Amino acid sequence: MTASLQGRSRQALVPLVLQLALVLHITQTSHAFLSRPPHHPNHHPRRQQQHAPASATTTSLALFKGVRDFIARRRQKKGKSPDTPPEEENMTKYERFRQVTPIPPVGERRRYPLGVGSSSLPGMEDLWGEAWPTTACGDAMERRDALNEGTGPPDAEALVRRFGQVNATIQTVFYKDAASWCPYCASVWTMLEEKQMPYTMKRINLLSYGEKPEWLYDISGTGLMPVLEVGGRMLRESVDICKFIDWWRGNDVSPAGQNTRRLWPNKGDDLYEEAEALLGLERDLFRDWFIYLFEGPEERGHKEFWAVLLQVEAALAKHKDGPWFLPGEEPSLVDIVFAPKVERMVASCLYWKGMTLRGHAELPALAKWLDALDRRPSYAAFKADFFTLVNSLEPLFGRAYSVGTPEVQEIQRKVDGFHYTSWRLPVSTEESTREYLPPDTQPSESYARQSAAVRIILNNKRLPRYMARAVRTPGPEYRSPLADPQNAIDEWVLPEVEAAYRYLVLALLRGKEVVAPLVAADKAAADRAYGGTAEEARAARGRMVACLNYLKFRVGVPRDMTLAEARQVRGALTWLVEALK
Ligand SMILES: N[C@@H](CCC(=O)N[C@@H](CS)C(=O)NCC(=O)O)C(=O)O
Repeated sequence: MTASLQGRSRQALVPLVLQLALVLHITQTSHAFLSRPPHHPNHHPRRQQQHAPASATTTSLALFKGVRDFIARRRQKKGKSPDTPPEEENMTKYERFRQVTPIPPVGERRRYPLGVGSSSLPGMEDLWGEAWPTTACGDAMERRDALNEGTGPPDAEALVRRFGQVNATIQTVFYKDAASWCPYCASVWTMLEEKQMPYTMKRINLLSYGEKPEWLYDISGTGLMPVLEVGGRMLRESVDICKFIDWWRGNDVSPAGQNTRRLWPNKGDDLYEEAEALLGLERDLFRDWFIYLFEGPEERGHKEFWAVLLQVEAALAKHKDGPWFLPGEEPSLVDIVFAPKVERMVASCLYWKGMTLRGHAELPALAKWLDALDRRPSYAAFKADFFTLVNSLEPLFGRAYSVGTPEVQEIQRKVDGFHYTSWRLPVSTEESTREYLPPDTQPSESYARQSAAVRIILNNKRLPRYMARAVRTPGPEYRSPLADPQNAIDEWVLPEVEAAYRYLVLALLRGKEVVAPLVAADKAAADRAYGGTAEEARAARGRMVACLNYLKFRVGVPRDMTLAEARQVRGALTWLVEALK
């Protein structure tokens, strides 16, 4: 009796607490909103002070979190997953990624007016005007110039890299996978950057992600990537390509051939045998990881994988003068070949086996090596995040075996953004430390949010159409559950998607705390003006939500943006989805 009374009074408390939190938000944020400086679309001071992000009070944030945790605990008590919506409870994660929401037949369509005539939802031009004076936008413009010129630091979006050869014809073409999933391509990429070998890049789908052009089979023989074309000659096999790049650039006597540091010893050199043995160790490690992850249930292969890991640890600890596999202050070809494989091991062992490799007490040299890599721009710029990595591995290598414990299932929901605490703003300490990046190499949250906004604005011609794939006829399925390039879209849905897209940009530019009351007011106004039933209005918002979720699960790092930016976009999308539901 007492328990049920307590339950009831707690239930009554929930709306009260929510209202209180909302009032606190509004008083806080309306002040911040009104005090924003006016923007000057025609004026672009490159290094102007960023707008101070309007932050919610700690109190209201804590209240929201308290309510969220309370609801989650209640669901858990009832034997339900605390973070899976009831309609998705029986779905696999891949089915959840692949959901396609239908739209009404032509005769029964009624336009839902969210954002239409709203003074709070700026048009694209105004959003651009608002982004323009920010430091992040100034930097993005400089970056865009550098991308066009083939200059600047390593950048995952660069299609041409000149390294000082300004007017020369570039002889080298790097054919790599478009989604930046392939670890072999990643090694070649880093090698080209380390050796500053000018190149142009052609990005091609992996079979798991879409169709591949026939000509790729002509140049690669097997259809595998990477392929490097140098002066018309095709080179295959990542390690051979890396060795070639090192040799080619090492012997470059042209004025632009400044980078002659050798990353691979010559045959007969002191370190040659050791370097060759280390490449053998990399193959052993990869094989045993593969068996552990993809060939046997649960613990099969664990012992063997762990034994090779300890050999890797010993190899790294051997040369005391630096963190690398070979002596010296800079990485060698060995590090470059190991790095993307170990990156995938760190993510996948945590995700499927609950095993922490980075930071493990018995693997200190490995941790030091990973820290050193994270500070190397030729690696850091192409590094992926856990979500991208784990969701690219199964399409490439087949089904992975999970130990399946509740703890591991929880980690999986967290990495995939399904957990009720994941992909929220501000980024939680758990999230920012799970995927560790040296804090001094990372931008502030508000900067990352604004630079993400700029990326999304610059992509405004394509992105709404891309998001609209979530609400129409599904096309053929590829092995990657995230790939459906041939979903047919229906133009009718575009105004709804564009409105959702603009709310996202707004939330990134101003912060969700500022935008929350605007969205709530617009939503209420749209419901009043709609004219259809409440059920139809919900369905219409459901279409917007589907398109936002579609985007949320398809932000790839480094293909689309940096991890710092992706965290902001995913967090803003989680919030917006909840606000629109
Ligand atoms: N041994 C090759 C392996 C290359 C490889 O397996 N590449 C895979 C991607 S990780 C590929 O191109 N697969 C073709 C496809 O999936 O379409 C190398 O080192 O370059």
